[in-house]
Amino acid sequence: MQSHDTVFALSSGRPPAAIAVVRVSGPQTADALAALIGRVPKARHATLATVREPASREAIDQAVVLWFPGPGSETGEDTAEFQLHGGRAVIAAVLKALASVPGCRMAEPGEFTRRAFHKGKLDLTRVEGLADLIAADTDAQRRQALSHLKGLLGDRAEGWRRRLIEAQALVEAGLDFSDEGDVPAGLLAPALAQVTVLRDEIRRALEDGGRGERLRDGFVVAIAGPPNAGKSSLLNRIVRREAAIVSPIPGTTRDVVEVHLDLRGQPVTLLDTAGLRDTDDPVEQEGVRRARERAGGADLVLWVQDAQDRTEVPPEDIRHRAWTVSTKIDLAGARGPAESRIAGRQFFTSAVTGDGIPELLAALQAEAEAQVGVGEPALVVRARHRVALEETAAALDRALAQRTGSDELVAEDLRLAARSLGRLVGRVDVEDILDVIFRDFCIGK
Ligand SMILES: Nc1nc2c(ncn2[C@@H]2O[C@H](COP(=O)(O)OP(=O)(O)OP(=O)(O)O)[C@@H](O)[C@H]2O)c(=O)[nH]1
Ligand SMILES: [Mg+2]
Repeated sequence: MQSHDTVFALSSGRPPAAIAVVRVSGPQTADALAALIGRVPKARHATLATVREPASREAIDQAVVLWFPGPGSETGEDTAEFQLHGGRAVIAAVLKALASVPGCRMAEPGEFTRRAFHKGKLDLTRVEGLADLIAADTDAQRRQALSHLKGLLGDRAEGWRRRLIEAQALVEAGLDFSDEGDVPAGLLAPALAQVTVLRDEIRRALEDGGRGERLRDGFVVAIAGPPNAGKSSLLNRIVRREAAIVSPIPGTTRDVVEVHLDLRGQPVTLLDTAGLRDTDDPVEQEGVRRARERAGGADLVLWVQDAQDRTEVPPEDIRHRAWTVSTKIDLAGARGPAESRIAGRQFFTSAVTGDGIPELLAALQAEAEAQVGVGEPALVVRARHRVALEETAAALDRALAQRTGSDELVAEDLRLAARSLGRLVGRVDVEDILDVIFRDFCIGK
C-alpha cells in the first residue's frame, strides 16, 4: 500500500449499469490517460474520448474522461475519472488496460479516502462522515452524516485542540523557560481558566443522551410477549410482507427476525422475538433467551398480548420501556377498557384488518424523533468519539484537580487531553506545542 503507487478501481455500483465510473489516483495518472486515450485532457473539463487498449490500440469504449491534477483533487494526488458505459466487459477491459500501465494497480478498499486523509484533505471524523453518508438509509441519517463530512465534529475538536495546546504552551513555558526572563509570570491561572471553559464545553457535548449513536444505529424496538399473542403477525402487518412465520401453534418464532423501517426519516429497527414462556424444548429455550436479551437491549419494547387474555406482564427489566399492544381486536368481544397492568402507552391493533397500526406507527415515529432528536445534529455519533472525548474531559478534570499541586502534572494531563483530541481527528503532531511557544513568546533565539 505504498503511496507512490497509482491505484484504480470501479467507484460506481454493481454492473451492469448505464454508466460505470472508474477512478485513478496517483503519480502515474497522466501516463495512464496518455496510454488509454492518447492525451491528458483539459483539467476539470468533461472530455469525450475513445478509450483504447494500450498495446493493440483497439477501441474499448467511448467515454467521458475527467482529469483532476493534484493537489486540488479529492485525494490530493493527480486523479482521473472515466465515465464508461456500464457493461461488465467494458469495465473488465478498462481495468485490465489500466493494470498494464507501469506503476498502476487495483486499489485496496477505501484507499482513495485513505490517501485523501494522508494528504490532509479529510480528518478522521470526516472520513467517518463519508462512510456514514454512503451507509445512510434515511434522511435523518443522511443529514447527520453530511454534517460530519462537512466537519461538524472535526472542526470543533480541532478548535478545542488548538485552545488546549495554547493553554498547554502557557504551562510548559512556565516550566521550561521560566529562568529566561521573557515569559510572563502567573501563566498557570489563565491557562487553567481556559481549561475549565474547554472541559465544560466537552462535557456538554457528551451530555446528549447518546442520540447521535442511536440515529446511526437506528432506534431499536423489540416486539415481545407471551406465545401466540400475534407478535409475528403485527410485524408482518407493519412491513406489509411475510417477514416472519405465523402459525396458530404457540412457540412458532425462535430466531429474532429483524426488519428496518424508515418512519419519515427516522431509522427504526423492529425485532420480532420468541414468545416468552417456560419450556422444556431446548431450541425454544434458546429462542426465549434471545428474546429476553434483545428486548433487554432495545430502546423500546412493544409488549404484545391477545386482547382477550391480558394477564401477562413484561419482565421487570423491560417494564419501564414497554408499551402495551393488545392484538386481535377484530375478534368478537376482544376490545375492552384498558385495565392497565403496566405504566406505558396502550394500543389496540388487528393484524387482520390493520386497525390501530397507523396510530402505533405514528407513535413510534414520534418516540424515535423524541429520543433521537430532529434539531441540531449530534457531535458524538460513534463510540470512538465518545471514548476520545471522555478521555479528554477526564484528563482535563485531573489537570484542574492538580491546580494546587505540581505544574508538571498539570502539563502532563493537558498533554494527554490534547493527545486524545489528536486521536479523535486522527493527527497527533508534537511539533505544535513548540510552534505555539515560539510564536507567542519569541523564545527560540
Ligand atoms: N383474528 C386475528 N388473528 C390473529 C391476529 N394476529 C395474529 N393472529 C393469529 O394468532 C395466531 C398466532 O399469531 P403469531 O403472529 O404467530 O403469534 P406470535 O405471538 O408471533 O406467536 P409465537 O411466535 O408463537 O410466540 C395465528 O394463528 C394468527 O393468525 C389478529 O390481529 N387477528
Ligand atoms: Mg411469532
